[in-house]
Amino acid sequence: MKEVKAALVATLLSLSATAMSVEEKGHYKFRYVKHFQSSVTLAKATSSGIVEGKVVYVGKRKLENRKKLITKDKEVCGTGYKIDEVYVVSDEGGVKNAVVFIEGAGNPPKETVKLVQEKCEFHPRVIAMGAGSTLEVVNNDTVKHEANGVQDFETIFQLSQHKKGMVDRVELKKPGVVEVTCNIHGWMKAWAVVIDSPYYAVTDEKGSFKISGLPPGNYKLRLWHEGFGEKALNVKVEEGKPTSVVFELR
Ligand SMILES: [Cu+2]
Repeated sequence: MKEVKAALVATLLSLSATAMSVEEKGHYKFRYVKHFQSSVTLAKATSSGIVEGKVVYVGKRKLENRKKLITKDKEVCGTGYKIDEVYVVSDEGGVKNAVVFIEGAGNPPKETVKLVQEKCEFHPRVIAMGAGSTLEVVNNDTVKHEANGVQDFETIFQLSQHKKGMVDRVELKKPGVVEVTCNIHGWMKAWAVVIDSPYYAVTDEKGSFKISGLPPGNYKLRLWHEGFGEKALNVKVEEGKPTSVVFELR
């Protein structure tokens, strides 16, 4: 009995010793991986550079949006006309829906961004997304929509969605501007700007934007707006001190 016990203890000991050495090996490995990961995280975490600012209209001409007649599916789309909201400018001149971005500075995140068709309008009108991200097109209406995406004069998607709740996903790989219209309702319009970096923003109602997490350095800050076109500014990004920028459009 004693012998059996001793043998059992010995086996248990050796088992636990084996377990320990595996664990130790594993631990070592884990530590290595952890160390590697934390150094990567650290590098990211130290990239605290911020570019923020405003996009303002300083021009003299009166900006006018066209009215587009609602010609069909009035029970869902409404009656009268829709305003083609190219220019959405606040009383202080802040320009909404301008895309501000830094090109070619790191890999963009692959995310899924929603584009909803509701009351025969696209929401949001302007989207900024990283290259390789997915545009999720949703029909929230009881009428048929056919979203049509064009990039560089080429149709890159055409989604026939004949009933409410239909969802289609399209991966947008190529950086650039994708114009989205609906083949059925001529007034519907949206834009997806595909960007080859993780650093982009769309201006809000006040024309404000903020891009954070940038490593310090010198960059070209680009702007795209469906009505005003393109602009660029050189910016210097420093650690812990936001760079303030004003884009003046006219
Ligand atoms: Cu439509």
